[in-house]
Amino acid sequence: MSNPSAIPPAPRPIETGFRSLDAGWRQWIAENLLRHCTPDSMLATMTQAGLDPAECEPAIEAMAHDPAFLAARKLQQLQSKLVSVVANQQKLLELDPLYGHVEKRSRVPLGEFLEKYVIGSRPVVLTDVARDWPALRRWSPQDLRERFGHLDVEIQSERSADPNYEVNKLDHQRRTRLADFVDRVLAGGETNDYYLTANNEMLSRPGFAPLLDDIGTLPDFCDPSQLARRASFWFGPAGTVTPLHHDTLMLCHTQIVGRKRWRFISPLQTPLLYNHFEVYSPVNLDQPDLDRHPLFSQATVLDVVVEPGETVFLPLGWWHQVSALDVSLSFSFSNIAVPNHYTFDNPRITNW
Ligand SMILES: O=C(O)CCC(=O)C(=O)O
Repeated sequence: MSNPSAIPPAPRPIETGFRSLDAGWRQWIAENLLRHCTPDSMLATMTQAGLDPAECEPAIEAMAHDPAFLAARKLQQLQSKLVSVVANQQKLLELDPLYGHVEKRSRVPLGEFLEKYVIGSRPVVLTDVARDWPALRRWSPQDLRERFGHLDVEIQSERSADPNYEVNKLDHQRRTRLADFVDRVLAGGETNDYYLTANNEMLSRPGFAPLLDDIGTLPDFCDPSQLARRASFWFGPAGTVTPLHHDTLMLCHTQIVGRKRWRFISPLQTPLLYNHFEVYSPVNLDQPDLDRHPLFSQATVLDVVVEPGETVFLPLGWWHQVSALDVSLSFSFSNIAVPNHYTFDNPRITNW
């Protein structure tokens, strides 16, 4: 028996110099066809990215008949029905000449609060929630330094060099002694570079428990037994900007020191906000880029400056961008005793 002949080495693929049209690009074609991009504009982008036009053109053509793509198209058509109903609902709400105005209210009876702001889903500033809170008289950067300066905290830092600092927040976490951070805030002037945000879980640490003792009576729509689990603390310089996002809970956010500017957009306008990643919108309300995000021009932004002692009530799903106008200390709590959950499943959509 003769030995099997040696298997010749497999021929190497011919080097074309083009990037390969891989699964990622095929998904890109599907997503952009769903966005109603023209085959010509897609071909131009792909060619510019180094793909072979002779391979891309038939791939774009084939995608339009692919059964998986046709299934996605059907779901998109169902979704667009819902989008049109929601857009009409928003138009009806905006018939109210006061739609764009954020009210400042005190002594709102519980029934009215639930009906008008929770069930009616309207942001409001409550001016009297914190009136008896020791925090209002006691908290200041100096007080933080004296009572808690020896403790470590987790802050967000080096944000200015990263346009996506909020999405990439895990990369910006740094530990520092609170005393050092207070000094940095007081000496550093206006900046968005560093901020002690709610993600620090400070209030669940025993060393910071005295801060919760400085919170007095809560509004009667809150469950006080849940406060420690559902409270957050914010401290930073003038100039911090929390970019446009929505939370997955309703909450109250009380300004203790300094002012913050809050801008809100209704959850009914989510389809205008390019929400292709988790809870974030790429639209910057300070500099909207209407070439990239033309639908945003149809959104209505509510705008209010919140003063020390005032509390924002943020209804479920409302988009907000928040800028500190002064050195700022705030306290937020989401122990609101009504159904308070937002479930989402929002995979990242790339290349938009
Ligand atoms: O105060 C801020 O910078 C952001 C507040 C915020 O987004 C929130 O409480 O959900």
